[in-house]
Amino acid sequence: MPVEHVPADTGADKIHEILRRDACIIIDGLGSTELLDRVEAEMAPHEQANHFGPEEFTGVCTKRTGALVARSPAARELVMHPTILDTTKQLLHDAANFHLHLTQIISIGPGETAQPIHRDQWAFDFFPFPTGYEVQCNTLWAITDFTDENGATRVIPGSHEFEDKLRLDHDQTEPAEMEKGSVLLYTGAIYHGGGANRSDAVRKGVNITYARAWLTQEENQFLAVPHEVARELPKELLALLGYAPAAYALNYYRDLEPAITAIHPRRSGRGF
Ligand SMILES: O=C(O)CCC(=O)C(=O)O
Ligand SMILES: [Fe+2]
Repeated sequence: MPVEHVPADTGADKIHEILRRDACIIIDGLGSTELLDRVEAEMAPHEQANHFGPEEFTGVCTKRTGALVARSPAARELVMHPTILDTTKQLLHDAANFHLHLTQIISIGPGETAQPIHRDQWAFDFFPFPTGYEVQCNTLWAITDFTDENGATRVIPGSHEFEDKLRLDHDQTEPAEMEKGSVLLYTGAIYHGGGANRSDAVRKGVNITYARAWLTQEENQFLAVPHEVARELPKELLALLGYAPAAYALNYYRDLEPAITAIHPRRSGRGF
């Protein structure tokens, strides 16, 4: 079953319904090509200075370049895209809060082999979350077109209902083909992996993921975004970085001080 595509003006309710059913969906043209060009340009020096991965999973012809909130003002617009946040809110509706889990440009170079098929939620120390209990909402925005040939993400729609810890083969997967500016949404439970790049150009996407706020972030946002940068960010983005309470008792420091007061000392109270 191929990945379902919907147009950019589709409401979060409909997107959420399909995401619940298939664990993946593509929203065509949700991002402007101009915005994705800006993200690419702002991240270019960091990518150039970066290295290929050390092993098969991260990809030996693949670069993963992070800290997008600190390094790319344009990426902040993707992080806070209302359609994505509304959909994530619905997917993780029973969590007190959700936060940014990671931000990463994934550039799969020519010659890269297919990434092993996995569930992203295995990152949480392989805890066997119950089927239907989604812990994260992932986005992969296309900076280049994603094609079967250049390494479009391989997904198995509906595989959130499979047993956990399966070793699956690529012949069961579908390529999440999409045009530049489109975004693939997928849950932490879907079996998927980066595709092999058999073309002669780089396949590039912006991976921004959100998770229940009581889980540890994959990319430590407090270290990735220096305080002097954080201080200038809007409060909705600070909340996503982790400066809001993760749940009633989680995320204070010292004498029950809200984390936000570390960068805005006058701000107090639990409300955000
Ligand atoms: O780059 C992609 O297409 C997906 C990568 C991925 O699934 C991962 O790194 O966890
Ligand atoms: Fe993944």
